[in-house]
Amino acid sequence: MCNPSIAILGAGAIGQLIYHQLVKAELAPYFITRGKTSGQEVLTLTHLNGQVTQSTAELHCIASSDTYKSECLLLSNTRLLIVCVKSYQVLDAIKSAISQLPKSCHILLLHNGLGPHLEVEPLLQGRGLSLGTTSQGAFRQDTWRLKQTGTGITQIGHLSGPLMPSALKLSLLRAIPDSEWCTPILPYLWQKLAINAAINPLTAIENCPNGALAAPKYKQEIDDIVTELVDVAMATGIELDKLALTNRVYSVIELTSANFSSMHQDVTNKRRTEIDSINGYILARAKEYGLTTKVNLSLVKRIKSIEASYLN
Ligand code: KPL
Repeated sequence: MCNPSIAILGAGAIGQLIYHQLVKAELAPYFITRGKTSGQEVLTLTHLNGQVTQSTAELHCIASSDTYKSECLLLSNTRLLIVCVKSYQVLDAIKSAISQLPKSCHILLLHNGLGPHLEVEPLLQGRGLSLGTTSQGAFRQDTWRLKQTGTGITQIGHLSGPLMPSALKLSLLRAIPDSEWCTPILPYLWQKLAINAAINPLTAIENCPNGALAAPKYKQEIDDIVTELVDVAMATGIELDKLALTNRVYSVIELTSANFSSMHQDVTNKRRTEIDSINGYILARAKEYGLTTKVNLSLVKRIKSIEASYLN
């Protein structure tokens, strides 16, 4: 059995990409799955330069009665749990795994948007919580076949409870390319939220790649999305520079111009989107402070009505 210390919950594109990066750094991670069986899978990654690497992954299911003893032993040695599921799956994922993780296990949430940490924090019973965001791009060609589509920065930082042990933190930063420790983390996550709030719903509604949003006809809407977000962030105590943030949104539009946003992909594949933790999070926080966010509200409504046309 591999060194049972870093577990990844969520084997989507980002979960698998991080898995490959941890394997390369010899950190011997493993996946925790919510399926019924544990086992091994061969994971293939096609890097940006076309090079292909394969890693054998250990999959360990969250203990059920028949697997209980061996899986419990393994999970009870986990020192870091990296949660890479979709934002709307985070709460359930944590609920199903937490009782089997040791009190010393640190939790890192790495998903699009913001919000799940508010519900997760009270369930951690004193465990440390860090949050992160990544702009690395990867696309799942098949269940275990991944294609890297872009490099990007990964920002991680402490949120609450005990700090991530420094040896783990250093290993993680060494393993994930272009990663940095950010203190405090929330302003960085609000900045990433602005990028997602502007690009994701508009590309999904307009059915276009990110680059199309550089057209002048979207300028006012993008400006309003960012303005509303900056006002809400300010109400929560986080000061953001509106001009710098708008410029950052446009630089991501340019850098990822040929890409389709994750929300565009969700809508195209008739999947639930992460709108609740992106523009929906802006609305939720605005409500707390009695602010109105008309443009973000309209985007949430439009995405919800698209979702309603294919989700039952
Ligand atoms: O993170 C993204 C997403 O698609 O969710 C962006 C930065 C918008 C890149 O497509």
